[in-house]
Amino acid sequence: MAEQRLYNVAVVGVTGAVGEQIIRLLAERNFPVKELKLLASKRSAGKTVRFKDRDVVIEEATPESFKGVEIVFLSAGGDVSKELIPHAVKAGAVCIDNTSAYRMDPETPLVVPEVNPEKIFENKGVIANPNCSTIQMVATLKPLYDRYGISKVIVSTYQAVSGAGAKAIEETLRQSREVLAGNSANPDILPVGALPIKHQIAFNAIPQIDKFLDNGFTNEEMKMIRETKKIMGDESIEVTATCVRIPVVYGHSESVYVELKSDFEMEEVRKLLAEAPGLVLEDEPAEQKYPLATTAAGKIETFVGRVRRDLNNPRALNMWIVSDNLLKGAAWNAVQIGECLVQGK
Ligand code: NAP
Ligand code: 3JN
Repeated sequence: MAEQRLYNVAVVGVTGAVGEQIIRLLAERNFPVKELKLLASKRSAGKTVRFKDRDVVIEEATPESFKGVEIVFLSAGGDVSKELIPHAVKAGAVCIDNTSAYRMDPETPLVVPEVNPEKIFENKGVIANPNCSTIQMVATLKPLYDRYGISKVIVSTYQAVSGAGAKAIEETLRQSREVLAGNSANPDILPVGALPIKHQIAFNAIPQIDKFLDNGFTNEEMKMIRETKKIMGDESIEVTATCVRIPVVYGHSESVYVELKSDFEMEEVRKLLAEAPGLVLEDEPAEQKYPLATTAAGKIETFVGRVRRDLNNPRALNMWIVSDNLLKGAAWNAVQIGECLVQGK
């Protein structure tokens, strides 16, 4: 058997909520790593991270970090990606970027391997990983789109605090303890947005993720709308979104209404969802079986349930879609793209 080619890999943002999961997946899935470079800010330089049976020292990410590197995974925010990616590409690397920096760039493929894997091979040095809320939705829409066509999607999200980073997780746990002890929550982190105004997340639901735009939608909502059209390769799909932060630590949930372009049988819809790659159909109302954030957390699949025909529109469906936002929503989708890249398929 031919020996497997190994790659020089770098991970930028390795100390973060997403970066930590990327490292874990590269090790667990035995990604063909020759040399591994772990990068973060100056603050983390010199600390170590365990990779398989060794400790790897974190270095400060700089434009010079990419000499000899072939594949780079980035999750250190859009500004860091915008600054470092041109240098990494110039050094010959392919960058798999978890941020929004390049997602809507017409030259950059925006990829969910279950939906548009062929786009990976059209890259010009950068492959963008979509927003977490978009990924789990399009992975579920894909088999329905291929069979019936889709005209409209209305989604409301219930997003976990880990989507806003390690500090938001700490904040939620701290506030929960404070409120249970009868103290004030003292909000400090959420919502992340343009204004310095913060709201309590413990025992609450905040209908704002990211800053507001002039059209009244938030940036997160506009990401879902624009990215869905780009990934599905169909600008005619009407998409509207309301994104809400809830005090769950891992796992984004979504209530999705979808209008199909042709008639359907519920049995066939269930079969399509059950057989689609990366999806698990969990839908037995009689047994109260449906996707939950607590059971999706830690898993790489997307879970779909509560699938039912709409009462007003016989060509429409309602569904409940749940996935681990740090895994399929970020780290796993990125590593999966990396696997497709090295396997050439
Ligand atoms: P996080 O927990 O706050 O971690 C941020 C990471 O970025 C840390 O490793 C941090 O290193 C590093 N970093 C910060 N400034 C840096 C700099 N100047 N140079 C190099 N590294 C720097 O955040 P996270 O939740 O992991 O998310 C990170 C980014 O991933 C987000 O900003 C977003 O763009 C993307 N993301 C994408 C999705 C998605 O939907 N696909 C979901 C979540 C996040 P230090 O520890 O040294 O500060
Ligand atoms: O809040 C969430 O649940 C997902 C957050 C994603 C996120 C957070 C900060 C910056 C992103 C993203 O991936 O869209 C970004 C960004 O890169 O714009």
